Amino acid sequence: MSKSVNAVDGEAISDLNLTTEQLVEFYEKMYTIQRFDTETAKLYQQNLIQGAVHSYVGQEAVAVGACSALRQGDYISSTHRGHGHCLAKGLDPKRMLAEILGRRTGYCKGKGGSMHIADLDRGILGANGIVGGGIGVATGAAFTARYKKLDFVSLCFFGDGALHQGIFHECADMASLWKLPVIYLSEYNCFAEFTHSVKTFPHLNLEKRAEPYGFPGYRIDGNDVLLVYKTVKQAVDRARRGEGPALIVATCYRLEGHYIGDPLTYRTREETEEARTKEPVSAYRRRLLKNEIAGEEILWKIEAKVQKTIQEAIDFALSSPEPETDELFTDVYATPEIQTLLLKGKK
Ligand SMILES: Cc1ncc(C[n+]2csc(CCOP(=O)(O)OP(=O)(O)O)c2C)c(N)n1
Repeated sequence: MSKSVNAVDGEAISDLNLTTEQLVEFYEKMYTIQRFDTETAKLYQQNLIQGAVHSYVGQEAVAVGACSALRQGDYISSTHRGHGHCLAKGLDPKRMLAEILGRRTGYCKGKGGSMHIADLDRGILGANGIVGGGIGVATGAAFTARYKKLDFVSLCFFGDGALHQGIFHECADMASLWKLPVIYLSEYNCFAEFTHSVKTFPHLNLEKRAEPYGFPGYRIDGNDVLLVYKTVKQAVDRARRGEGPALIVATCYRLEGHYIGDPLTYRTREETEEARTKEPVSAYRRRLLKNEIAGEEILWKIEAKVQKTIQEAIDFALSSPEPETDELFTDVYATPEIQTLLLKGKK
């Protein structure tokens, strides 16, 4: 039942039933994610961001291909490396960056930060600092859809490291049994923290992990936004028909460190430079030009527009206020006992 799917070639683009506008919009979204995380890294290096930040640069095709195959009312759950997922699902870069900078205008009023951005109105059930945590959240949402007979699917992004977590197997078992409308999308970005993923799996046919649970598994080139779109769309359509879950393993390469500031002592410059030649944003740009879907002028205009959007987001976030101290305990789950302890510490 599991298989590896080949890249969509130039000719097959027409089979995808996407308009020129949609194809160009994929580029705009991928470029936005790349610029957003590149600028976020600079803000982090200026000590303007608390906590860790994990760059999504190199994985843009996965988020954009996958979220483009969803409807607005569908749900996603995300990871510690979640900026790209949230932007691809339609979040506003201004409020995203405000959240990352801990400002009151952010999606969680500045209390979630980079790893906990959520917006239920946009179907974002939350980024998640717990590796594999989103797998349970998305499976639970899919259970709601089935139980309440609601017409949405949920898609769960997670890393290849999270495939080692027991929660994947527990949820896969349950999702298959109840034919839940959930898509498990694992981003094989070649690393889990500071370890090459190849060193952690007994074999790399990871799509076969779907087999014992009796649902389809696919391994695809995650640098190819159209292939991601096509594969996720098939899985989503199937899930919406009530035929249950699917596992998709999208291979890509994490071009930046595990976190911003990672000294990268565990990989060679040559390896990264080799991966950079397959970098998905410029690869898709070349493909749009080659297939005459967009010309240079259109792409330059898009790039200028995106750069303006990101600069506006930076200005908005930097000029936004931090939360007031009397908001410390609103919208959080701390018990009264913990609140009292924290208040004592404050004095
Ligand atoms: C349950 C749990 N265990 C360990 C960690 C520490 N940790 C943070 S990121 C990470 C690696 C995750 O690798 P992967 O799932 O491949 O995601 P990637 O960072 O490559 O996107 C680990 C082990 C954690 N946050 N949560």
